[in-house]
Amino acid sequence: RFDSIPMAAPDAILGISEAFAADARAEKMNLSVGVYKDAQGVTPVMKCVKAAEQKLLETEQTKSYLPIDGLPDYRHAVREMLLGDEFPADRAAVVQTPGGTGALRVAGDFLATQCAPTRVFLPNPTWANHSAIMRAAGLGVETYSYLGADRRSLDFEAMIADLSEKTRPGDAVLLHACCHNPTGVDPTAAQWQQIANLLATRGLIPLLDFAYQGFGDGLEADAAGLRTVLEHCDEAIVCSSYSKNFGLYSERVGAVTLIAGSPAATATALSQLKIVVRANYSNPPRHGGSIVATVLADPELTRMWKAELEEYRLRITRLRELFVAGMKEQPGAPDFSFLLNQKGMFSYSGLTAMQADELRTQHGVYVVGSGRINVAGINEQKVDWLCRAVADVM
Ligand code: PLP
Ligand code: TYF
Repeated sequence: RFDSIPMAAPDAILGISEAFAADARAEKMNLSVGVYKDAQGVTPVMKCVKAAEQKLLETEQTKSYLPIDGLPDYRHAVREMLLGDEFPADRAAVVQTPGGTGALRVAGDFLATQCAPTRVFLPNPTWANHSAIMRAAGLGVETYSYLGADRRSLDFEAMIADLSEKTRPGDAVLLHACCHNPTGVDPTAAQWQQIANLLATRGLIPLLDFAYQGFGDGLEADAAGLRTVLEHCDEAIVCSSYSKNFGLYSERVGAVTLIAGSPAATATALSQLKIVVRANYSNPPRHGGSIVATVLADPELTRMWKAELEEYRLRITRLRELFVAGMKEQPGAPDFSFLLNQKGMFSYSGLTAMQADELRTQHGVYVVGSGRINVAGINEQKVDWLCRAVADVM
């Protein structure tokens, strides 16, 4: 009976935005969900996206189904963004998916059906949806150490120890390619070399989640870790999202890219990825992929996109600096300089769940219970106000 079904818990992150919207206070700030906001506090449609949509409005001929693996021009553009133009194209199968979440689910189903008995190792902590998606795909989920006890730096020794000792050959290891969510803590270039070497020598499958390309050190620089992995490992799976770097959140645009050791193995794996897609959603939505393909096929729109994305990235860097400087002004407040070393939208602030609660109830500042803050949500005009609130609860 449906009436015997228990109520499910709300999404830990998306639920906070619902509460924020219902908060009637004039002075409030939402630092929870990971969406970019501009100085006016809105999540804008990129100008390059509007221009591409204008073009599509005039030129699009059909809304008929896309191929199971998506738009060819989109797939080609994704391959270049991820792998550069020198990687052998016949060793990388790109499948357009509904967002990065869709990519993770397709990858999970593929691993569960084609690579059993693989388990997937997730960093501790990670994006909360990772374990839900992988479990739903039927995979065993394990964790490896990532964040140090200081909650602001990588415990690399513990990470390497876990990946060496807990894994079996054939297990998959999920790595955030850049801008680790929720901590902002990424491995250095030298650490990526060691991770890649370990994955290769232990026969582990690299599963790279790449949702923030362009938000760390820049579009090309952010792909360096992934490319290091591919120098050591001849097989890998990349789950990429264009929700953030094209601002296309609700259009659901992502990709799973499978790299195999030979063109024949790549083609075979692609055939199985298509089986997974057909059983999930048949074929991907057109609009978001068309936008990305249109932008990246046009040099002027590509230039616009890169400039807009760079503006986003630099704004987040500036907000980190403003917040750190603002906290220095607060008598007795802890030092937040560690935020300057972290990458992307997120950082762990060090706020406890109780302090996060107090911040919300007393001051109208909404952060995730783990203390994660979305730096991109900070309103520049209200940095002082925010710092006073944070100092008050800490
Ligand atoms: N992976 C990480 C680390 C994320 O933060 C997100 C954010 O939403 C996703 C995957 C999913 O991306 P999408 O919103 O495109 O499904
Ligand atoms: O971590 C975040 O805030 C983003 C957005 O179930 C998000 O990745 C959060 C929760 C969720 C889906 C997306």
